[in-house]
Amino acid sequence: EPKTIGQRGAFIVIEGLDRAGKTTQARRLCDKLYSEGHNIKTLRFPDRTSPIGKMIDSYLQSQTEMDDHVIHLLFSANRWEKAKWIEETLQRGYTIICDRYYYSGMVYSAAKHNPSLSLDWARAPDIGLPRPDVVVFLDLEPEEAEKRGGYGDEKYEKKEMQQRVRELFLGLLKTDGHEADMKVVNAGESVDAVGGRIVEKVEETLKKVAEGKSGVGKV
Ligand code: Z5A
Repeated sequence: EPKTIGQRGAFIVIEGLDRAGKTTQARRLCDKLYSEGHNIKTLRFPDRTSPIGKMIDSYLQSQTEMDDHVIHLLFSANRWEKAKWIEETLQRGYTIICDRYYYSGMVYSAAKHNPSLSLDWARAPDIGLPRPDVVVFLDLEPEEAEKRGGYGDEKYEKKEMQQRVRELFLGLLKTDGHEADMKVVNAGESVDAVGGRIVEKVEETLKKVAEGKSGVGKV
């Protein structure tokens, strides 16, 4: 059980493009905060372990075909499966570091050029989910992404799709929603440099949470 009885943990989300280093940085941040005495739990979406997650995995590997709306709702359902756990875990004093969240949900679906799948439509099923205290967006120029190795075999790992996704992510910063509060970090620098920037952004938030100035909100 956590040492910090009575104080809730912070909900930290790392978002970003393919190859941006989300997994690398989420792990680093986890180690750093843990070494500073925080109680940490990690999470990633899609969570491919649940029955819904297995359907998503099969879709991403092009083993199953699905209507764009159906796969979108499954990604959202995959987050709802964890919603109660997230709230309870934060209340128990654990800080959660989450690799991708509904921001990815919105932009990857909206990037598909499906006229009946707008960004607003894509956001709707996630309304009511626990709201992060901070979202760090790891931004990477397409040229840099390519230097990190060719695109893989999964469904969305195509250059045109990745460019649309990037535009949509950056577009969120100009919307009225609280997605506009995302903190952008240039992921094109070294692992250490990127890690340092993330820590700067996260420390401000941890301070606010500790002072009770950041409430557990809903999307
Ligand atoms: N998706 C969706 O459509 N809707 C949703 O609601 C959600 C997701 C949640 C699978 O996601 C797909 O699901 C994804 C979005 C969609 N589609 N795409 N594309 P995923 O998270 O399971 O898979 P991923 O995005 O491909 O994650 P990843 O492979 O784990 O990438 P990453 O975490 O950003 O990067 P990494 O593994 O930390 O690093 C990649 C490589 O770069 C690796 O070799 C590192 O050593 C290297 N690296 C990392 N940092 C650096 C720096 N700073 N310099 C140089 N090299 C670096």
